Amino acid sequence: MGQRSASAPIAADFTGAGGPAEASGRAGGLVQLITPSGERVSHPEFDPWLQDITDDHLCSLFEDMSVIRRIDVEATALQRQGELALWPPLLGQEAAQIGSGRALREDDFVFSSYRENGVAYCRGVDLTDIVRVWRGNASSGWDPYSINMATPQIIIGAQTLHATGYAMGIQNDGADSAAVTYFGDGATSEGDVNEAMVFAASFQVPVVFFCTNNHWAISEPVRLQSHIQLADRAAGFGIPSLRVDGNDVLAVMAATRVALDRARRGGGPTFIEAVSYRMGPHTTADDPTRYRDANELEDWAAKDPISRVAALLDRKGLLTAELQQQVRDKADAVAREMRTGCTTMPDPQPLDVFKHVYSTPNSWLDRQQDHYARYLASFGDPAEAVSEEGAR
Ligand SMILES: Cc1ncc(C[n+]2csc(CCOP(=O)(O)OP(=O)(O)O)c2C)c(N)n1
Ligand SMILES: [Mg+2]
Repeated sequence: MGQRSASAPIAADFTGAGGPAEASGRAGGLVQLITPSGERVSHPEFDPWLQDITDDHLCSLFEDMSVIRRIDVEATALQRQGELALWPPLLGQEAAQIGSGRALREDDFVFSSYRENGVAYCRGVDLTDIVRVWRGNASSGWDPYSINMATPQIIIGAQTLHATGYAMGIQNDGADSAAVTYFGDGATSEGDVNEAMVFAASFQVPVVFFCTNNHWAISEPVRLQSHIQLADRAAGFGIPSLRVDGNDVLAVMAATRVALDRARRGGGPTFIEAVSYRMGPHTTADDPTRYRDANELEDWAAKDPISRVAALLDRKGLLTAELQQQVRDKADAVAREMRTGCTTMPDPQPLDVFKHVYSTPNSWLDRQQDHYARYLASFGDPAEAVSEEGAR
């Protein structure tokens, strides 16, 4: 956390408002710096943004991606064991989340959807807080100002409005931080996202629209949502865009740095389309075998973002048994901490539901609370009720 963008000129190959972008070095219209087989491809416009990425740095990106996959597997297991009500897996989206999350500065502010638990990890979230809401234990996971990240948004696309409003505040304050909002391919069809882009473009505010195109909006394929590339939608708002290989952690990091730098310098919003794939179900309540072809999953498994970095490290002679063990140990420790935090979390009390509704006293809510307290009391002592039941 807190890395500063490498100092480099703004990339000239934005699509959309910046003009057509048939720039050299793009694989199928995507910015790609690591091929699926782990080859580092040079790119004259994006390489300057990664000059500070050392071998150690690459190893730590590999570790981060492995850790968030482990968090995801552990949370999925917790849900299957009845410890969580629901979990939205991020499997397959590790490069998009770590590449962008590690490009942010501490004073930037994130507005995400429910799926960016890997970004929350980059922001330094308390591991128990990641699962608090999914356990049904609280109506919100953490204090947004403690990690400069709002709690996950379930209303599809609403967070883009919050980010744009926050960015207008940054602009009014004359600060050089940025707001970054994460949303999915399906969200780009929502009014909220379109309204946010109108405001962001009108006022040229420092916001980055980070769209993870994971190809599915529950059971709705992206090909039905849009007949053009999602990145090209931004042009209609006068917002420049970048379309990157979302399973390539370096391409994502470079693109995010470009967009952040632009925002910091008063250049306004940027739309990033990170092309990735949701390898798991939409949530643990979903069964994707009912609506998608197994071959599609197989094709994307061959482009797995973690295997790709591992292959790059291997080519560089860095994927030692020691590194792999160290990464496994770290992932296990993080998963253990999250599991313990989850299963030992104190249960909320019934009247807690009235907390944090208003920041100031509210007589209407107080009346409801009194009413509910009397209703609960009408059952007598719940502990006694249970023992009487047992005696019968
Ligand atoms: C305004 C609104 N409409 C519908 C839903 C139900 N819903 C939950 S997730 C989802 C799909 C979102 O797809 P996408 O934006 O691609 O994000 P992903 O889940 O793939 O990360 C929908 C329609 C919702 N939460 N909010
Ligand atoms: Mg999606």
